[in-house]
Amino acid sequence: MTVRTSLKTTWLVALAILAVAVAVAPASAEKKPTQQTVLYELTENAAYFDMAGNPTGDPAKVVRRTATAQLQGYAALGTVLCPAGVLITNPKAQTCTITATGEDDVNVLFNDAWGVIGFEGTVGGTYAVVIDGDNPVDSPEAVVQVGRFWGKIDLSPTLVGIPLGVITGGTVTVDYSVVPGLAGAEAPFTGTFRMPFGKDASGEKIKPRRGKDAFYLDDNHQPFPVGKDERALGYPTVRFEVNF
Ligand SMILES: [Ca+2]
Repeated sequence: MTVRTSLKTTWLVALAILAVAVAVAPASAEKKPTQQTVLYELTENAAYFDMAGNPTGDPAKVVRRTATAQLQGYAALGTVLCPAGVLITNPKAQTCTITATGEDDVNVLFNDAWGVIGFEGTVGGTYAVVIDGDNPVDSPEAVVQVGRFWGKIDLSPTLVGIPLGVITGGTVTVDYSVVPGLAGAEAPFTGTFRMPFGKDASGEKIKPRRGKDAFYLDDNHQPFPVGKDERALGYPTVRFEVNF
């Protein structure tokens, strides 16, 4: 795989992401997949670069996308992100609240025979496990564990209008925990990104809008609704499922 100097302008990367009109199969049962560890992208700052490495606002020239995101979600009890001992204030809870800052660096991959062959890169960041500290009304804030994560990210499906991506070869580590002996622990993980999208009256996929109905695709490419608790300030969020 090499990055070629001439770019097929029809491939507009992330840009095409949700704009491509791909018919979404009607949902027979729009049911949320059961998933125990999920993070949601609350904010994202992205930058786009051309072949020469310069920032560009021209979607036709983008070959690289970097971004920093703030995430929050929950982890299943018993995983490395939620050892029982961290649930100090609520020992009966079945999940831990997780906050994270993630960075990714994703590049369009080319080869001479086929042109664009993928949209892949790296992802990494830091996380904290938080519990209620001073205000039980807003979200949990008292840090009881911190660590790092990294892996490989593949957003190639978005190039053809499928709003899914994966993380493979992931590792999460514990740098500090209130649980004695846990610092230094690490665990492998994989992940799935589900980008929210809208649907028009005929079921065609359209760009999601704030406050409007939005959907995710499940692993069988069936849509299921973005829940009220899967939005940030009214915006449907990217849903990131973590599998240990
Ligand atoms: Ca709070």
